[in-house]
Amino acid sequence: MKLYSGGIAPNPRRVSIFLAEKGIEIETRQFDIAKLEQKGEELTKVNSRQRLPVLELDDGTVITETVAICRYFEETHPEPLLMGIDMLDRVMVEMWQRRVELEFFLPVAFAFRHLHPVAADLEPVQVRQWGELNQDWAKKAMSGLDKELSTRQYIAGDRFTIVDITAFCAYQFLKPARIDYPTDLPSLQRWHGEMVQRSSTKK
Ligand SMILES: N[C@@H](CCC(=O)N[C@@H](CS)C(=O)NCC(=O)O)C(=O)O
Repeated sequence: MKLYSGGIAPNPRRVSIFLAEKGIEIETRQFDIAKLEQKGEELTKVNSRQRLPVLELDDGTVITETVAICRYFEETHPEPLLMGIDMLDRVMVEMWQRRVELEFFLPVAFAFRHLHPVAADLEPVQVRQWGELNQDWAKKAMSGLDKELSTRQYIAGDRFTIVDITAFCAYQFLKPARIDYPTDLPSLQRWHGEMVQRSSTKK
């Protein structure tokens, strides 16, 4: 089994943190996205989409979506469960996971891809207005998360889950996306302070 990863880029990082939380170590090949290494022959052979992360199983199966890769490890290494502990909890984790991805993680990614000079080669054209619109959506999402986090410790409930990993990786990418760290969202800031204390996020 081999993981093709991309260092601190948000999607590869989600998988790295997920694996660290479960205490799983596997062979990993790192690619430097800033140097466009993901577009080279080595990764293209495994994933013609040229995106990271990718998990290649020993039987040759290739899994290319971050959440699908996490699902694979949730099923093969259930302890600790990070995608819900029972039916209703799994439903809530999926609901929050989708919301956080669509309303926070993707806007941060699009803001970076359309506003940061380093990302110029990742898009056919950088559209400044689209980047700025996404910055606004990310800020709105953070306000919403702040309200939610004033009622409970973690985003999807009282337990740490994959949703916290997704939101953390977006939050950590605010600077490249040219979005100021919030100073007026105490519950979100409290949550982020707790996330950086986890050993899985220090890697
Ligand atoms: N939907 C994919 C997206 C993967 C993705 O876009 N990864 C980024 C890094 S965060 C990437 O590989 N970018 C390289 C590029 O755009 O060329 C997933 O969830 O895994």
